[in-house]
Amino acid sequence: MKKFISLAVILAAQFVLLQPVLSVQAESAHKLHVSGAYIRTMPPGRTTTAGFLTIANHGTADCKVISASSPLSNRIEFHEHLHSDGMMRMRPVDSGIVLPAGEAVIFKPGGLHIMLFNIEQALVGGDTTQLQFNTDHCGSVEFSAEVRSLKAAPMAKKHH
Ligand SMILES: [Cu+2]
Repeated sequence: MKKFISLAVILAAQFVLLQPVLSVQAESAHKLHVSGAYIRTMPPGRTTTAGFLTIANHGTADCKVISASSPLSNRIEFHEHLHSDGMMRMRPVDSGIVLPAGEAVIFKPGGLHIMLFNIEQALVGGDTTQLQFNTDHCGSVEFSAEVRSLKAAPMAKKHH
């Protein structure tokens, strides 16, 4: 009788093991990769700052960043700089930021950048903060951004 039960258990175990494994490979949520993200410290009395980063779309479809969120700010916009009449102007990009498949988009000083408004706390150089980009159909990507001092880095000591 004991033997019979053991055999039954083994058969049952085999049955379970032989069940075809459903390989439901969830579509990768890591199509978007952010690197080099930082925001600037603010001069005293200011509540607005800018952020910069590189975002690569490793997916096979274009997508569009439609919004950004941060614990520091309740209002984040995407801006670009335009030269017009010899003046540098910032213009909000309301249509979202297109991320072409297989390409990287760079947010950099003097070009495309993130603007964070209504910041109520001091930003300290060397700290990090979380940011999130939300896209139309590539999901969301969360990343950390370094807080970088507005002041230029001290000159490296010259070697003679
Ligand atoms: Cu701006």
